[in-house]
Amino acid sequence: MKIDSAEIIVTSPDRNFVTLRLTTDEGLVGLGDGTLNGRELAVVAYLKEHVVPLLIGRDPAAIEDTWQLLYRSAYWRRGPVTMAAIAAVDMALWDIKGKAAGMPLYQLLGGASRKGLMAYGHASGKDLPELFDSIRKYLALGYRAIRVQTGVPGLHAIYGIASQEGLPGNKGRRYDYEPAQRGALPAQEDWDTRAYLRHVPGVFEAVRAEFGAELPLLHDAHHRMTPIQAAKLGRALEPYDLFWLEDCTPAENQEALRLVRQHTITPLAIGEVFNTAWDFRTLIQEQLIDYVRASATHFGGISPLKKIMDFAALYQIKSGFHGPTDVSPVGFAAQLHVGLAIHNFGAQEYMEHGARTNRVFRQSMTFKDGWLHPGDAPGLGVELDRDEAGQYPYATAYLPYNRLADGTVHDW
Ligand code: EZ4
Ligand code: CO
Repeated sequence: MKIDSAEIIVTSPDRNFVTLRLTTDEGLVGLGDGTLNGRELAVVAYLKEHVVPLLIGRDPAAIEDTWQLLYRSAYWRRGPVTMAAIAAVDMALWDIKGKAAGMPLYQLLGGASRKGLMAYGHASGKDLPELFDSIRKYLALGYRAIRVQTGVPGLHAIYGIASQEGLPGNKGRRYDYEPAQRGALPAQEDWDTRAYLRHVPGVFEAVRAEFGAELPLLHDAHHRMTPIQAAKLGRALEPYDLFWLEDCTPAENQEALRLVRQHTITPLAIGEVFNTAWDFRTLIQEQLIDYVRASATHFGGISPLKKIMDFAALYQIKSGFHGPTDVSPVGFAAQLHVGLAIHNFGAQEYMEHGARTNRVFRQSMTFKDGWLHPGDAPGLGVELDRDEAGQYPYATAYLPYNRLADGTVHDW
């Protein structure tokens, strides 16, 4: 079999998605997700100008060889644009292999290790009543674990709060579908770490008092604290028994986690912005984290995701793959297959895609009683409707950024 043609499909049903569609001379189609939120067209150019010419005529069965070729022959290794492009190819080739075998991908990765994947949903509120309503909504939908994000008194717009569309400058904004706001320039938000640190422990105290001890609760700090601030928050949250505290410090500085770890037993998750195994090496070997937050899309695909989880398994570290709406249904399916197959699955983040997205990408994935399952269709189990996709042209979108009260740019 040979790769016959490659098409890069950019569509923006509820947000922008970049999809690689490979076709073989035997008529098999493979899909791969290369969506990089806010920098989508860089991946399109990387694929179109530098990757597709290498693929035509290659054997689609040679997944590892193709991955190594794309990684090593570039010479300039790693980085989110390169690794999202390689991810798209890797996923499309696994999709083709599954279809050629007539098996869902998880069977090729070793078969199912469980019946379904525990999903966590994104509850949020600008205040406690709104947050409690949101948690109840997710519980009613069947979720068995909840991420809790909350407004902070004095701050106007903050990461992870769904209801901010009513705020000035956020008109029409739905956090759950549109964290990368469509617009010519990025939106500015405000931040104050001390105000946040004062507020968050009381929120978790209230949530535990209302919803009991059993419910797994998670929280995303989105890279905003210094190591000692993160240590302080982790310790302050210990009475509320978090499932994990995510991205407590900026991801580049792995040594920061040593300091955090010395001071708190709150479990730590990190890595949604990591793009190779090297970014996790110290964190896993020194057992500085508890959950791997990589996504198939930003980590070079299914092949490296499976490898890093096998490495993490040596240290009892589990998966917590990144599942925001900016991972397309194709990328999401890829990590559901990996999550079902590996022994060291932890939890799967799940932000439901919008209705238009679900019409463009027809999925065999299911979500029932809080459990996700990738389905049993051959390959990844996702079909792309190109006519539907064509109705939603690319729209410039940026992630927001933060400024402190004195005007300093801060991590978002
Ligand atoms: O901000 O995917 O845990 N989830 C997250 C996400 C990220 C977006 C960035 O594109 O932190 O919501
Ligand atoms: Co996150």
